[in-house]
Amino acid sequence: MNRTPFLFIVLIISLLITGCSEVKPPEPYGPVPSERQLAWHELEYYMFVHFTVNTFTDKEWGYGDEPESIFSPTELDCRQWAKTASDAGMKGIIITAKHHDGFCLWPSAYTEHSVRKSPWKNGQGDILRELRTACDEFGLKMGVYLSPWDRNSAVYGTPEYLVYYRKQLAELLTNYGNIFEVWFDGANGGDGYYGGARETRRIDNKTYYDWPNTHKIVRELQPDAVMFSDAGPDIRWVGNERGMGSATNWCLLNREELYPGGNFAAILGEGHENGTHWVPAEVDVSIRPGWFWHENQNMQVRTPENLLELYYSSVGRNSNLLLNVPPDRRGLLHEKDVQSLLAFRELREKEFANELARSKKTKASGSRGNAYRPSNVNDGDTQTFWALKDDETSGWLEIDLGGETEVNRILVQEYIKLGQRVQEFKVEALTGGEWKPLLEGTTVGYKIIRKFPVVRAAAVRFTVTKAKAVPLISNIEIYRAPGE
Ligand code: FUL
Repeated sequence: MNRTPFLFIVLIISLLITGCSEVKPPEPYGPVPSERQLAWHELEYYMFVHFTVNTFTDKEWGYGDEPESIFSPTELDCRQWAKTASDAGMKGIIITAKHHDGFCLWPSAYTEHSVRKSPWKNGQGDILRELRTACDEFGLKMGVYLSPWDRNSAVYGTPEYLVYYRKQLAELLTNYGNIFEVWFDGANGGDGYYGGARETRRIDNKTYYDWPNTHKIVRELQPDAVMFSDAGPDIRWVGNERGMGSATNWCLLNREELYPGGNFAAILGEGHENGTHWVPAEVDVSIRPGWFWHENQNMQVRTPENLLELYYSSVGRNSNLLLNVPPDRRGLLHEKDVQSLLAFRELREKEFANELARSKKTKASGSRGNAYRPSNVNDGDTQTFWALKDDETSGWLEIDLGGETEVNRILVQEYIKLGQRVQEFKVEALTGGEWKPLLEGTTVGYKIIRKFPVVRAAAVRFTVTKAKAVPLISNIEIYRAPGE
């Protein structure tokens, strides 16, 4: 028997079926993150290390006239820093290679004002090199802070300084392996030593540094690195040093309207809802009152409980947490700080030990089709997501907890690869057969984590009430954290 016509019909039918069920993926909406920004979002929590002559002079801002001889850590051990960061659950370390005082923690070829002239290791040492080795050992990323303001340099304020600054930047980006983040501080200009002039030098923040050409150096030498400043280009300051991310937090910014060192703190928390570029917020905050170590602050180290609150107000608000832990005069992270960091890790793990949504039954107000089904939000894979049809910008999704269960935390993530969309949402619990409101919110973005008082819920409903375009939800987790 000739089976060809039969096989042909089967082929046509299957082509028709797959053709019909093939749903178009949603189009990107607005600015989207670059690969380097996506990688940055996933780091979430990493360490800032402030260390320089200030550690030895008990200051926060060195004037620039500090003799190199005072930089004399007795037991400097980058391995201890990296081990602590890793034990604390952090993903990297950003170090002040040069703070405003101009002293370099690496033996720069372009200045005498560095570790090379210090007694530490008889001038043979290189903290950046040691940190690189330590970060590699513990699988941590490494980043650099290179202060644009330099109170030591005789040429600060002239075009010649820019040449110097860029050469130093190139040294850092060439000699120390992969750098994940370059931190450009916004504090700029004022009084200083300036090679002995001891005067006040003001610069025009908008024009002096010619940032676009400095940025090119970073892109060329470290294409995977993100650049931070008050105004991006890749990552923005959150606008305060108290550890507070904004509850409404757009990863978007009208970047071209801003410049580093400008007076933009008030808008940096929220970003711009319809911003032109993807520039997410980073929360930088210190574990102590100061950025540098001061003996008289040893009793003011943040408690593990306070660090957990910071975690909620940063990572829990669509921001990354850059937590400063300054080494002491020995060149070690102080015992108090280490203790607090490790206890914070334990506390955090207990807080999120009891997840109740994974693989539970889901249903939703609608879906774009099988590839975008509701169960994508609790399948443990953040690369799959629940999506509605293109014209639907609101809708709900329920997770059936399989019997009344105590819950008090919710974590939600958008599939940000295609843009940030959610403008307003609410969460409800099905308790005693009735839907009870738990909380409302505005933006989601990469991640939010919200608390609510313990409730016995048979199901939890997450509703997007308003979105800029069809919402794409990649992950929902529901917890019963200890306590109320
Ligand atoms: C500020 C600096 O002036 C502080 O000293 C510190 O480095 C902080 C992270 O940024 O602008």
